[in-house]
Amino acid sequence: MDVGRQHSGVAFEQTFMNFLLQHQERHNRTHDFLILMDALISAAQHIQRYYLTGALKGNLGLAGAVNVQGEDVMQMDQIANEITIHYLKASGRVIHAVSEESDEIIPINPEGGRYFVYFDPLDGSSNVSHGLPVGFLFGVARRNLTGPEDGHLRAGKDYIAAGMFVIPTGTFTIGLKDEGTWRFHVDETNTFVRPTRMTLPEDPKGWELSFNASNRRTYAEKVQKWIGENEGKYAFRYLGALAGDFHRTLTNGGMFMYPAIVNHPNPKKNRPEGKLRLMYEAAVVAFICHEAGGAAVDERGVPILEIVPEHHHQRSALYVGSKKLVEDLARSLQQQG
Ligand code: AHM
Ligand code: MG
Repeated sequence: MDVGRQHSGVAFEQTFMNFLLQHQERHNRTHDFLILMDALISAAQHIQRYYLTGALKGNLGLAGAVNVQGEDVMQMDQIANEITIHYLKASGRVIHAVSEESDEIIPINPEGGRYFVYFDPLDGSSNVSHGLPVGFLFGVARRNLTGPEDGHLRAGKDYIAAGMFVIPTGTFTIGLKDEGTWRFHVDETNTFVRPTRMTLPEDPKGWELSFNASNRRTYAEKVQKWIGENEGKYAFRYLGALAGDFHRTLTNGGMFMYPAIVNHPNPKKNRPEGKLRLMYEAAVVAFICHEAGGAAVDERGVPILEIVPEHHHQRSALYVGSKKLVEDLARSLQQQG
């Protein structure tokens, strides 16, 4: 079938799966990655349908809630987790998975699997009860194909792909190792179509900063100083859900940050390691950003993609976005004191 052609007024767009098939064949690769991606797309679309009707059914409320029939209502993030694990199991291609919603690493197909999947099935919890944008984030690494596989946790630089769905908006962005970052939109049939290569804009005119401004006095002094010196140059936007905020950063340029909290008036509320999780939040957007020409560092100014996780739920501070801006901030972070 011709893709992107007009037939009797109907526009046919290239689908994500067709794009991926061409990508795999161009590189003489197996179709296993397509099967895995089909599972992830099915999970995201299933979650999207639940989310759209969640307010009606009471699934967007708190855990432990009871609906009008007196039945226990499952929290949306638990539903999203179960949906994702179901599709990953069905794919037969996953050795093990890490999910924000599961305490332990989830063994899936230790003998026959080919990939590791690190995911957050419903990120942006403060938006859930409002039905506002949330994200489904994932990173994929491949098993060692030349020798025994020990199942160690991979650093972002060893991911082969990372992606995010913005739910319920219906956009999907994926970074493919050394092949760039691509965005897709849903068509009338709920299919992801029209591959659009994403490159962070060079021109700072449209750049935006994105961080939780109510936390700013809790940041390290050098971070506060950098913000004070730079905030006047850029617009500011903050949604409170990483996929949505980073979606804007990727399109318009600028920087999303979730710095370490080190100066909270209540020291118990400090988060010196940052809030976001390395494997399925920070490294996912860092990978996507890197493939779009950007950069990402942690509180020490170390590239996020270089950090080898010691624990699957490890946290990290995150500064991600336009390379020049991230590098400028990283220089401040690397200064002593
Ligand atoms: P969650 O995993 O509990 O949903 O938290 C992650 C979210 C991110 O999506 C978002 O960038 C950040 O937390 C917002 O945090 P805050 O409400 O502190 O600004
Ligand atoms: Mg999360």
